[in-house]
Amino acid sequence: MKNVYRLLSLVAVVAISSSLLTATFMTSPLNTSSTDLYKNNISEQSFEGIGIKPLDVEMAHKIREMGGLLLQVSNANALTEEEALKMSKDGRKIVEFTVIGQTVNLPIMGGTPDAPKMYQAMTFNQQVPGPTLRVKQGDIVKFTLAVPEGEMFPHGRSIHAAQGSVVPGILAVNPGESRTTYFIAEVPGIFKYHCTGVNVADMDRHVLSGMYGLIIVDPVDGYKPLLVRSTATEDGEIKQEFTRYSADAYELQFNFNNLYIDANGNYDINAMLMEKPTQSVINGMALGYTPNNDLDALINGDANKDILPGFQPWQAFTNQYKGQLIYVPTNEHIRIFAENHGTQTIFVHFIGEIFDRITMGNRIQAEGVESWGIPGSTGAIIDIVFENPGVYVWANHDYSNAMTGHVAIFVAGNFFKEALRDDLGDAVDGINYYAEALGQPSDAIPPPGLNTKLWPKFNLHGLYTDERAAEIATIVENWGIPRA
Ligand SMILES: [Cu+2]
Repeated sequence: MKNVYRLLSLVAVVAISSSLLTATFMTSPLNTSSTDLYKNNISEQSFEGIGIKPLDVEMAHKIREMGGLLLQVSNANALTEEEALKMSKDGRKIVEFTVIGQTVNLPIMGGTPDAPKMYQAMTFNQQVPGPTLRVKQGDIVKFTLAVPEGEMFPHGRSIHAAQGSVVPGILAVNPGESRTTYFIAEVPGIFKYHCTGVNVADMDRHVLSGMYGLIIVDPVDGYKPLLVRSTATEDGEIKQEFTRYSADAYELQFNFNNLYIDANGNYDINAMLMEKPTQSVINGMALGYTPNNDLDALINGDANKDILPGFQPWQAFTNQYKGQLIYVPTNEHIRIFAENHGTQTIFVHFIGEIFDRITMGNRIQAEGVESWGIPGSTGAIIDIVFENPGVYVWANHDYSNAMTGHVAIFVAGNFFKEALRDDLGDAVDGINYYAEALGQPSDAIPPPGLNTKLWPKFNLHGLYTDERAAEIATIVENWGIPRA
C-alpha cells in the first residue's frame, strides 16, 4: 500500500512541476506506468511544434533532485499566517476550525438495538456529517485537518468556501500529521468541505463513507427579511397581501448524501458507479427523523404500536440514535440550510407546504416554488413559514432516494392540541410547539450566526460515537440552548 502512495505523490509532484514550469505536457504522465515518469515526459521533444520555449531539462532534473517543487510551496496557501495576522490587526476576525480525520464504526439503518448493523464510517471528529463551520463574510478561516497517529488512512480536504490554489492543501495528510490553511470567506452562502482521499485517489469512498460537512458564510450585512404572499377579500374583491417577517429566523441544517455499502458494511464502488444507493441519508441517517416508541406511546397510547408501521427504523434505539421528529412553530420565519453532498440531484419538497424563498449564494433564485432541484455538491437556503399546525413531510421527490431514506417528518405548531386537552386541560393553550418540551434534534441545529433565533430546547440526536455525542451536548448548551 505504501508504494502506491509513494507513486501517487511522485505523479503529483511531476504534474505540479510541469504545470508550474511550462504550459502543457504533450502526453499526460498519468497515462504511463513507468517509474521514471519525469525523464520520459519532460524533454525538448515534448514541446516541438507548440511554440513555447523548451524547458531547461538540466534545471528540471535539479528540481527533482532537491525533492520537487512541492516542498518549496508547502506554505503557499490562499493566505499566509503572517498575512492573516496582519489582516486581523486591521479588523478581520480569525476563526479557528480543526477537524480530525478518523475511521470509526457507526450504526446503519437495518439493525436492531440488540444487534445493531454497523458500517466502516470515515469521519471528521467521529461524527457524520462533520461539524458545521459558521462564519461571517469577510472572516479569515484558519482550517486545520489533523490525522491522529494510528488512523488507518491518510486524509485530505477540499474547502468549497475557499478560493486559492489547491496545491498543497488538497494533498494527503498522513497519520500523525496535520495541515493548516488560511482563507478569507469572501462569498456568502453555504458550501461543503470534504475529504480528498489519498491525493484525490479514493476520494469517492472517503466522502461517501462520511467525510463531508457544511460551511455557512453569513452575509456581512445579515440576511434579508422575508415577504410572504397571501390573499384577502375587500368589498367582494380578492386582494394580494404581504406579511413581512424579520431576517431573524429559527434555523435548521440538512446534509443530504448517498451511501453505497455492501452486506458486510464496506464501501461498494460498483453500486456508486451504477448510481444505486444502498441508503440515502439526511445528516448521516436514513429515515432518522421518524417517530420513536415514546411518540408511539404519546400518540397511540402504546409504545409498541407504531405510528408509521415499518417506517420507524430507529424507534427502539437509545441515546443519540433514537428516531426524532423536527418541531417547528407556526407563523415564524424558518431558515433551512440544505446541502447535497451526494452523487445524484435531489428534488427537495415539503409535502403540505410551498417554499417561500430560495437563495443560493446571497442571491434570491425563486419565490413560491413547490420543489427545488439541488445538484451534487451544491446547497440552497430555503425560507419557509408554516401557516397551519400539522404534520409535514420533508422529502426528496426522487422516489428512488425517498424510498432509500431521504424523508424527514416535521410537526408544526400545537397540532395535537385538542387531543391533549382531556389530559392537560387549558394548559394546552399555552403550548406553541413541541420543541419547547421535547427539544429539537441536535444534528438538525446549525451553530448560531447572524439573525439566528435560538431553539427553546435540544435533544441529542445524530450519527456520533458516544464520546463525540457527549461533546456535542456541551457545544449546543454553550450556544445557549438548554437540554430537553
Ligand atoms: Cu479521508
